[in-house]
Amino acid sequence: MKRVLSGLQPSGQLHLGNYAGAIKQFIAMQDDHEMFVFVASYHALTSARDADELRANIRQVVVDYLAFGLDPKKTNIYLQQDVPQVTELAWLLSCVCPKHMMDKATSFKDKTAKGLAASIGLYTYPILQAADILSVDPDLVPVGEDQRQHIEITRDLAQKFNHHFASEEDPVFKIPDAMIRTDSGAVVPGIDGQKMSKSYNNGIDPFMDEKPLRKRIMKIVSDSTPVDQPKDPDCDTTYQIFTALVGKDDERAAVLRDKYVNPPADGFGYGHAKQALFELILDEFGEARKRRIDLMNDAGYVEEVLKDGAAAASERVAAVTARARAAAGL
Ligand code: AQP
Repeated sequence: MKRVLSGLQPSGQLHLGNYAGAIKQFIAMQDDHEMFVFVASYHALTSARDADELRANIRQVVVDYLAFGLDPKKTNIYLQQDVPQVTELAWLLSCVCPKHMMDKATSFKDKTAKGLAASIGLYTYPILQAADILSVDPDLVPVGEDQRQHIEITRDLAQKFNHHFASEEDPVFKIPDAMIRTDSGAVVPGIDGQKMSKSYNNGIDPFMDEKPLRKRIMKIVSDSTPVDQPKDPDCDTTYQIFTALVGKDDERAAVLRDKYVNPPADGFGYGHAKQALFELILDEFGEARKRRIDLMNDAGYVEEVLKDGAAAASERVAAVTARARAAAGL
């Protein structure tokens, strides 16, 4: 059975981009893969400055993982700070990481351009991410398109460490493969048409109450083509979000697409498309929304899940760390 690792930062409320780009894949894989899904709490410190808010966000990500449908009987769910050896692995990897590799990482440039402080943590965060990944010897890493470069960095660092401290026949780190969805737009746009991000205030949270959720969806950017004119769905943000949820080949996407291209006699405007997206979200996440309310009132259960997840992850991470230390001469 192939082993899988992935995680999300508790840097704010999860949104449809996180779901379509990452969580949806975790859920689809958990029946026939050995799963490790964590909350990247150390990573969130590259932006978080309010401890109470971070603590709350960490718990919220776990609740949301469970509400979306991650099953702790099939998926080990844990917090990054419960396996602190990953920071030691990050140090070992940083010692074989050429500086230019970090200079080329686009996420640092993107995030500082958006106003995030240019800390050393933010600059070297792909190395910590590589340590998270390599720490459990996974075969596959399901992520959104925006993370493709980081998985390449992970593979490069693993190869460099193996080259210096091990042999091809007996490597320290297994080289994992990225798994990126290709059946819909790879990067889900936010309500402003840019990449949907927790920290850009352009996300759609599928757990919002109905009224504010509808209001939020109605704010998605659109052009001014009149209702009786054909429209290009591929240039429209609402359609891109819709297909990110259901997949481009889904019947519901085909029906919506047809209305853009061939508007009915009484017209089809962007407001109609947004209403269709609103209804889709209520439909797709109906069960998850109910489950989340129960989970919010069951902190004991959430702690149990995290304890079991941390135990399973710690066992793996300890073995990998011991291997890396010994190979490096420590
Ligand atoms: N817009 C997106 N489209 C597709 N996939 C996305 N992901 C995030 N945004 C989109 C995927 O979700 C996972 C979460 O990664 P993360 O939480 O570690 O950080 P991120 O990619 O930086 O996510 P955000 O929401 O944009 O957070 P902030 O604002 O804190 O930086 C990854 O698999 C990512 O590909």
